[in-house]
Amino acid sequence: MQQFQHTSFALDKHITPEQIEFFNQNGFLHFKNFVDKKTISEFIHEVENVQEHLLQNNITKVNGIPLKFGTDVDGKTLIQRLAFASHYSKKLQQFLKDPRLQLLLQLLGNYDARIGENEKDGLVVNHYVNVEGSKYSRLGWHTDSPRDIFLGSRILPMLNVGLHLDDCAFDNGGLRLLAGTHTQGLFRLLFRKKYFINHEPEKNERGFDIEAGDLTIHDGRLWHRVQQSPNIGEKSRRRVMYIPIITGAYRPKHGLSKTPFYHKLAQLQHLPSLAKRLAFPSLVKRVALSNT
Ligand SMILES: O=C(O)CCC(=O)C(=O)O
Ligand SMILES: [Fe+2]
Repeated sequence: MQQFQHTSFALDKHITPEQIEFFNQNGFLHFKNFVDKKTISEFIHEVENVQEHLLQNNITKVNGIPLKFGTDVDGKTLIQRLAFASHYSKKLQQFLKDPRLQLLLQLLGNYDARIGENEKDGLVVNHYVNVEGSKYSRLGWHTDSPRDIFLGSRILPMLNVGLHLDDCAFDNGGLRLLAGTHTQGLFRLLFRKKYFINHEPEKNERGFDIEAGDLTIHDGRLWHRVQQSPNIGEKSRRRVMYIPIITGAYRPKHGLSKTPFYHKLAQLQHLPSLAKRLAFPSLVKRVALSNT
């Protein structure tokens, strides 16, 4: 396991040629202190309010995307994956209009890119905590791109932009990725590893020393996972808001949108291993067929 040294950047008024080159080569970027600590506490507060609203109103899906529930350190119900968060918060909606986020569209080159506030899963808040009852303390290897196939399209260029709400040093787990895998062909994108089931660290995987307020960006085709924290309870808490930057036809979601099949695939990680072995090949075949 290796940590990247000297490869974080600052994002100001422009993306620099060096940053673009780094991204093209590696498939990811890390910007330090994208927002300050005060803003981060406001965002955390905002996410807590959204969670409270959803729980109070017994909302279990937003625009067809299931919320993932677990248990927090104090035994209370926690939403561990919350979709379309900005639909419930003016402050988060405003954040998506930050002109510096618009700069990131350039990373997709000539494509007509946009912030997918109303598309895919919208602004997603992932909340990991390592306690009994938590359903979300890690995430197996995957790329984000095959979700396009389940939404009935070819794989289109996209970025996932993560605003980190908690400090998370490399040793406390967090995002791990395989630099450069965004340029692999379709076969490697689909078959390099077993989606979501495989949690094995790789010797050349990369991780980060994250401080709350940092931004990470990864290409949708890049292989990545989330390493579980070695800590239990409060010290293991990790919250990240993911902003999709997408291309292709505008496909907004709404209250009657269907649940995409990939949410069922992600749930495979909870199946016993025999069931996984039976289910996985047929799912992968389905992915492969729908992309031809
Ligand atoms: O939590 C993270 O940093 C990554 C989450 C992720 O890869 C995903 O939700 O697809
Ligand atoms: Fe992902």
